[in-house]
Amino acid sequence: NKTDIGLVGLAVMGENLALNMADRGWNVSVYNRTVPGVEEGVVVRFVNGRAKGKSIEGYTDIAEFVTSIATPRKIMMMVRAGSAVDELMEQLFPHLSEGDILIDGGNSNYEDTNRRVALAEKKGFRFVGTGVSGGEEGALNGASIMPGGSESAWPEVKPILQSIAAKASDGTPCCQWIGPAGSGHFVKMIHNGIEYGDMQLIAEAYWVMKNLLGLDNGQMAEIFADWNEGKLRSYLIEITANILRHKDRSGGYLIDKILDTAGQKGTGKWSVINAMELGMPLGLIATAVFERSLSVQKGLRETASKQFVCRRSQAVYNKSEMVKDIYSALYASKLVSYAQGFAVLQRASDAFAWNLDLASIARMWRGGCIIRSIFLNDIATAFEAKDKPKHLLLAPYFKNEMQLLLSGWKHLVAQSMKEELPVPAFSSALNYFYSLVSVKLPANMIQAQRDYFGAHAFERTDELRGQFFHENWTGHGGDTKSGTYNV
Ligand code: NBP
Repeated sequence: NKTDIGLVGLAVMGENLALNMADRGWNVSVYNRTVPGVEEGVVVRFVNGRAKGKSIEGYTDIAEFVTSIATPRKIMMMVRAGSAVDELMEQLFPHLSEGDILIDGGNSNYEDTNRRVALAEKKGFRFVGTGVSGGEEGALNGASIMPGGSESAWPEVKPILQSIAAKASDGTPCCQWIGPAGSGHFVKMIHNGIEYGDMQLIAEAYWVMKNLLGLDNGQMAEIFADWNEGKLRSYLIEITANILRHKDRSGGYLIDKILDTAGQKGTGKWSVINAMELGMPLGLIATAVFERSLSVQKGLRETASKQFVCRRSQAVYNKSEMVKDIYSALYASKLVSYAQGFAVLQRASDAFAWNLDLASIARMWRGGCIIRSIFLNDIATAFEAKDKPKHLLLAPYFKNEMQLLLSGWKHLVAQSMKEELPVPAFSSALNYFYSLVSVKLPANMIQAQRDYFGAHAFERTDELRGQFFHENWTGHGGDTKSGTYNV
C-alpha cells in the first residue's frame, strides 16, 4: 500500500503540514535527513510523538521513502530555502520515475524556482514552486497556498493542496493555480512585501496614538479592536489589539519592554529589488524595509537623539478627531501599498508572460495568510470588472474611498511632521498619491540635467514623442548624444 504524498523536512512547517494532510485523510510518508551521531532522529521523534496514531509513515532512508509513495509521486519539500533545496533535489532525482512531481513549499527565490522547474522538466519530472503563508498555525489548520510551475502537475496536486488550504468565508480554498515557472514564489514574495508594509503602517498608527494623543495600551487596544469590526478588519489589526493588551509576567505590558529593533529575513528586500528590476514604484514596501534597517541602528539613533531633540508641542488634540485621521492615514496608505504591489504583479505577469489572474490572487489571500483581510474582496471585485482598472486606485470603489480619506490622511501627516514625529510610510504613500495624480512632474528638470552633464537627450513637449534632442547647453559642448535606452 503506497502513500498519497511524501514530505521532506520535519521542522516547524513540515511537521504541521504533514499533520494537516493526515487530518484531511491523506496517507503521508515523511523523511528528514539524519544527522550522524544523533541516536533518536527527527523522524523517529515525530512518528512516535505528534504523528502517533495518524496516517503518517516515517523514513530515514531516502530510497525507501521515495519507493513508499504512489506514482506519479508527489513529494513536498519543506527545507530551508537556498542551496538545501538544490542538494535535496539532487538526492531525490536518482530515485524518481518519469512524471513524478516535486513541490517546493519553502520561501524560495522565484528565480531559483524558474531554474528548478526547467531542470526537473528536462529530466522528465515535474516541479511546483509554491508559496505557503500562515506560519505554524496555518500549516496545521489551513494556509494560503500559491502554487506555480509545471502546469500538468496541477490536477494531480490540487486535491491535496486545496484540502490543506484555508477556506475563505465563502468556502473557496485559498489555493489556486498561479501560473508557470517561479510565478507562485513571486506572488508569495509580493505577499510578504505587502506584509512588511501593513506592519509598518500599523506601527505608525500606534506611534501617533501613543505620542500625540498620549493613549495607554488599553485605550489603543480598544481602538484597534473597534477597527477590526469595520473595513480594516484583518488578522494583523486583530493581533495588534491582542498584543497591546498582553501583560508581562513581571508586571506591566509586554509591548513596552520589547526592544525597538526589527528583524527581517529577506522577502521584503527581494520584493523591492524585483520591483526595481521591473522599473516599478514600490515605495511603501521599500520604506517599511528601510525603517526596519534604521530601527536596527539603535546606537546611532541614541547618539543622534542627544544632538537633535525632537520638540513636541504641548497641544491637546481632540481624541475622536485624531483617531479618525489616523484611521484615514492607515486605510489610504494601505490602499496605496496594495495598489503598488498588484501593479508589480501585473508588470511581472506581462514581462514574463505569466498571465496572472490578479482577482484570483486577491481572493487567495483572504484566508490563511498573514495579510488576510476583508478588503481583499473589494480588490478582487475591482480586478474582475469588465473595464479593468489601469490602476487599483482608479477603480470606482477605491477612487471614492480615496476621496473620502484624503483630508484626514494629509492632515495627520502634516500634523505629525509639525510635531517632529516620524510617519515615513504614511507620508511616502501620500507623496506617491500626489505624484500619481499629477499630470506634470518636475522630471523635465531631471532630463535637462541629464542632458546637460551627460548628453542623455530629452523628448520635447512641442515635438512628436520618441524623438530625442540634445542641447549644447554651455556653447562649448559637442553634438554627440548618448544612447537613449532606459534600464
Ligand atoms: P527551516 O527553514 O528552519 O528549515 C529546516 C529544515 O530544513 C529541517 O528539516 C532541516 O533538516 C532541513 N534541511 C536543511 Br536546514 N538543510 C538541508 C539539506 N541540505 N538537505 C535536506 N534538508 C535540509 O524550517 P521551517 O521554518 O519549517 O521552514 C521551511 C521552509 O518554509 C523554509 O523555506 C521557510 O522559509 C518556509 N516558511 C516558513 C514559515 C515559518 O513560519 N517558519 C512560513 C512560511 C514558509 P535538519 O532537521 O536535519 O536540520
